[in-house]
Amino acid sequence: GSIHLSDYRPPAWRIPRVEIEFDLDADATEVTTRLRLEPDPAQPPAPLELDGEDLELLAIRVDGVELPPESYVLGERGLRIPDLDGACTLETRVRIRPSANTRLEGLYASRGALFTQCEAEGFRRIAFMLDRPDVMPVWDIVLRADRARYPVLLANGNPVGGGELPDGRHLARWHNPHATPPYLFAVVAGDFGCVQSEIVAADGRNVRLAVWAAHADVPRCRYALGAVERALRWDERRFGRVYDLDVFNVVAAQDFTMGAMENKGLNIFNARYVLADEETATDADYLGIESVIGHEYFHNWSGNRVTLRDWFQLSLKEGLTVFRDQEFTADLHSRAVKRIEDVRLLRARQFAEDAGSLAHPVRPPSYREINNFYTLTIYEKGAEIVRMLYTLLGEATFRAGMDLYFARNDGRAATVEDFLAAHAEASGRDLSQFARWYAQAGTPEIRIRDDYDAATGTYTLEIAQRTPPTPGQPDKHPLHMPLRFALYDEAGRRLRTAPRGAGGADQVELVATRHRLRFHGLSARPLPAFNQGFAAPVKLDFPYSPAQLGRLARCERDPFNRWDALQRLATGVLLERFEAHVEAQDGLSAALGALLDDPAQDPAFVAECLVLPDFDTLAESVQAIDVDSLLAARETLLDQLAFEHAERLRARYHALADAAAGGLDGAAMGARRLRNLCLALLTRLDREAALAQAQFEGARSMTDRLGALRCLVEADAQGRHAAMEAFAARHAGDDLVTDKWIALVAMRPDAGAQAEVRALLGSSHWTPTNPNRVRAVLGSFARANPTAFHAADGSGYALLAEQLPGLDAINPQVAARLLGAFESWRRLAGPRRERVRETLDGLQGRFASSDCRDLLARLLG
Ligand code: HT7
Ligand code: ZN
Repeated sequence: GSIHLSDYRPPAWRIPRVEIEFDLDADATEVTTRLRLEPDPAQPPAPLELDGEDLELLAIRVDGVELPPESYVLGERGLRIPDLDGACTLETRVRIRPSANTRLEGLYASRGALFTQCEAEGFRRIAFMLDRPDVMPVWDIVLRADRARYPVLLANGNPVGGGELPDGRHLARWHNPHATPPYLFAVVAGDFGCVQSEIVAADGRNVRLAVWAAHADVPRCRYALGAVERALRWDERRFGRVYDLDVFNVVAAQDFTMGAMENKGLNIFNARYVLADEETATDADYLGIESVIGHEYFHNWSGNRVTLRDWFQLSLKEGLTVFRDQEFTADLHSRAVKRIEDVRLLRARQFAEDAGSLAHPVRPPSYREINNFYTLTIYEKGAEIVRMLYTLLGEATFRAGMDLYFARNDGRAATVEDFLAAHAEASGRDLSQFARWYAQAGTPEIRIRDDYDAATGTYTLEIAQRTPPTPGQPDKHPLHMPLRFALYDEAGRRLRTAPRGAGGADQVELVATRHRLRFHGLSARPLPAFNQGFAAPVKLDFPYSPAQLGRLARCERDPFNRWDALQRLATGVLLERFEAHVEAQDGLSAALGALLDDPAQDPAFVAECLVLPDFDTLAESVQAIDVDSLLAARETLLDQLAFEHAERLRARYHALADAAAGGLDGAAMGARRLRNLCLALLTRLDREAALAQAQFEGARSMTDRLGALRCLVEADAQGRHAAMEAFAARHAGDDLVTDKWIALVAMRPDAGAQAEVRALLGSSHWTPTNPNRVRAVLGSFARANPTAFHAADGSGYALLAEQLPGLDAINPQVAARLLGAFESWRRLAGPRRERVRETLDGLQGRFASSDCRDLLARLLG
């Protein structure tokens, strides 16, 4: 059944303290839990109903007295004690089986170590508990385990002692003094090494930072440790948030369902977001590590100190924390490039989600399976909403609102209303209409038309907003959003219009379905620019001519919009939307040529401009998705650009060699990015792929080695097999690098990739219990290889579907995410839509988990 936001009731029982003891063992762990239970006098009395799944109950006592079996009811989903008589301590002892836990929720074994994953509802697989985020005890944790096998024993909070036990076992005690819900509970046990440092927090507290991994991987933890230090300092500086424990531990796990987890004081990470060195990590990997380390660290305030009342509020922590990690990266690196990358992701993936069968509001009104709501909408659109608040209120007022939010809700389980109330109070503004962003699904479309009256010198902008219907929401209301704009004259000079808003652009606030803006005293029709920095997450429709877009790409002050003008131009060319098609194509080519020639331009920015809108973004720009024509249009344009600019691409490629040989600074990374894009275009012209071959052989960084290898694979160059073999041999035994190699195979833009994916599925590389490997093989294929996945005969769909029931039985969350690759199926043109329908129909009744069953029902619904 569904759970509804409107049904929320506070728990009838409070749990101010928990003592939990583990006798750890991979095959059979025993967990003894003592819950201090108090009826909440503010709530109507109710029987105690504790969550618990797959727990073998060994003992149950109330205030030290064994509870007779007739006094409780043990069910599939938990434990019910109808007649508890007021405040007491309930002790349960259960047995769980970590080595049989392939779901990776609760306590599980991975490579000889033990890890927990409790968000969202995993704690109930460890012990009986009111497993909900508004239950926030203080915790005492005791870990006992074999010392040889598990020399390192970590948990939430501060270490408060330990010692030896008989039979080669040992014990560690941890105390977490902060009110913490069970989803943030964590334990790690294993044979790890670490890199560590001491830091003095802004309030004078000494904090020991440590990053743990399998001993062989410890040298690859240095960068992550530096990222923790940068994150801690940045949150002090930018948000005034100070760390609140004596230790901060990060542990790398090779088997992990998502990216990382922000458990209080003990972050557990997918190893791919921790481990990095020159031999194995690309520049993108380094940036990904820094941003995920930052994200989880920032949760310490936005999520942990201030947590969620219920799971409907998920974006309250996730959207806010994504906004915070975006700002972290923007402050440390290039703000423009970061914004471009974030918007690329939003347009390609979140817009698709918001327009597809799985569309949902940032705060959904109901759910059947909460694990299916860790989505781009909750995370990325949620972050965009916070960004709009930031834009509407300005830096100082937004900060005051954040300070008030943290102060007022510290140690509490909060709601979206609490967040908006703090900002409304700090700013004195009415945010009631703004709150609709959390309730209404779909990407708003802003349609703007202009008119210039030469006789009166009046320029008029007519602005209309509309949000398309989404599943369950046929009718939409207007949203409150900032609209930045600027007007330019013929010479590219900024015209003064209304008073300047934030970011140098003018700003109005849209609240109604229609607005009209009038400007007087203009001697000629100006060139308008809108939505600088993509301050509002909308689709903007303005009938720019190719020539206007070319001008905008040169004169707009906002770098994001300069990039966006070229993306619009490219989209128009690819979708043949301009009457003067050839002229548009020439204009795009000339603009890119000029960028390549201009030494004053940041190479990282030029690189972003050279990346054409991808398949997903194009698919989001059309009503019906004609896969073949979208893919063909992209190929043709890329070939043409390569051909026209061969000389300057070659010149730039060679000129950037020295800069690209640098380390991890922004200049070197930008140079490598542009250089590898030049190489990709040049390789289109050369069947021998000599330049790519040479780069592959001489590469001194993983970025350059993998970049060249991708060129060889995509061009189907003669040397591709030998290069792939050499790469595999060089990195044999390194799972994270092998994942990169596998992803290249699965993403090869050729129908033949299907056979290679099938070969991988039959090889020793296929380890379906490892989420990274499943993503490398099937995620890359379904999400990043439209050519092979969307094979017209439906064979790509069948390939994915065949694997899903088996994967669902192993790890339902991983399977459900893969199933999400069908989210846009209803807009597919031609026979493909029917092929997907047959595929999805064939999956009915074949899933055991609520995750996949819920998702399949919504896809077909
Ligand atoms: N808050 C974390 C979410 C997460 C998660 C959720 C469901 C199942 C497994 C999971 N692992 C991590 C990560 C984050 O967004 O920070
Ligand atoms: Zn998060």
